[in-house]
Amino acid sequence: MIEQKLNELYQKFKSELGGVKDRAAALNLKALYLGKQGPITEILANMKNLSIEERKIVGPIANGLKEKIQQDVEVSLQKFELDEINLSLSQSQNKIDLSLRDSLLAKVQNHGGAHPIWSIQREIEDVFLSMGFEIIDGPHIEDEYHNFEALNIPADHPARDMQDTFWFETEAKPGGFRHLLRTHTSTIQVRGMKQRRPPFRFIAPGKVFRCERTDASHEMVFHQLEGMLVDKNVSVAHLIYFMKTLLSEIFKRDVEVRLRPGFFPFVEPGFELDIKCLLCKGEGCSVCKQVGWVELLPCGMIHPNVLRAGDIDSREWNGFAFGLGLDRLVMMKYAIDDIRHIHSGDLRFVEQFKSY
Ligand code: FA5
Repeated sequence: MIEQKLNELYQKFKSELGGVKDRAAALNLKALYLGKQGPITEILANMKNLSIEERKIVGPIANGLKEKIQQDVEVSLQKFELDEINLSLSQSQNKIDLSLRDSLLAKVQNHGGAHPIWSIQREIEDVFLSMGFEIIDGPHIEDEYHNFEALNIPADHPARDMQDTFWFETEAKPGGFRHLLRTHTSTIQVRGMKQRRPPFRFIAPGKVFRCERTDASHEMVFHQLEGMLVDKNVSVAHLIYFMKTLLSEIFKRDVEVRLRPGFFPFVEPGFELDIKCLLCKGEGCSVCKQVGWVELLPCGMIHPNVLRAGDIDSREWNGFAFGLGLDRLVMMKYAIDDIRHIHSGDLRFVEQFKSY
């Protein structure tokens, strides 16, 4: 009996829903049937007057009916929503032209990516940050004092000729120093030391400039990353440990290196850390100038005169410094056979390093 009554109620609801014209009317109908005063609520409320057997039959049917009404209203609401969207699109001035889809997609895909010098710099910064180093910066336009004098390279020192310098034409003030484009990141050594007290450790990446003839491994504008650690009882063993950690993190595999004496007036002893040329595997090519090794990482123990220029007592403190050539590191890491590709601005080159 009650089953039949519920069935009739559902049929009535369906026919009324069929006549509904918009979302508001559909929501009203739902409220009429399922609201507090509605027939379903009433039936469920009256369940307490039924016997247990009757309740077992009526309960599931009434709840099922409630669910069916909710679902039917939902379907109807979605249909009205779609109709509204279609209507507003058909009336809109801003129609979507699907023929543009491919060219829009092409634009989205052609996004930029990090330049390999920048990526490798970030990688190295992470390695040194994890070893407690700070990252500092210095000016590209420098004075003779920070580029040479303070680094134990006085005016008449032959080492000045090792780095062909771009000088500014403006005269130095009497007793002052001439200006130049820094030839190496070592200019940051004395600036960095004067700004902090030992113990400390920092790196300083950046562009450097040399008035040089370019070839497969030489550019006029290239990148170095200076590093400096000052503490007590620092030894060559510490220096080698840090350099090896750096190279294994960058290359993620064993690379063959050799350490040979190197002359830089600001370190004593000084070393040249070379890497076996990964392009020719040591056989000889234009990048390694047929010697099988590439000069990558000059380094050494900081000269006491340089510590003094940084106001540090060299009897109490010592340390090491290094100047990594980033462009050559990128060449070794990605097997690039000519340094001039790196800054050629040729998109075919840089696009190879895009990460998606
Ligand atoms: C220096 O510039 C020293 N300031 C490095 C240093 C720092 C030594 C601290 C000791 C202590 P050098 O002139 O060798 O050194 O250059 C360092 C690195 O820069 C080289 O090993 C090489 O990788 C890179 N480099 C030098 N000249 C060029 C160039 N023209 N083009 C590209 N990379 C270069």
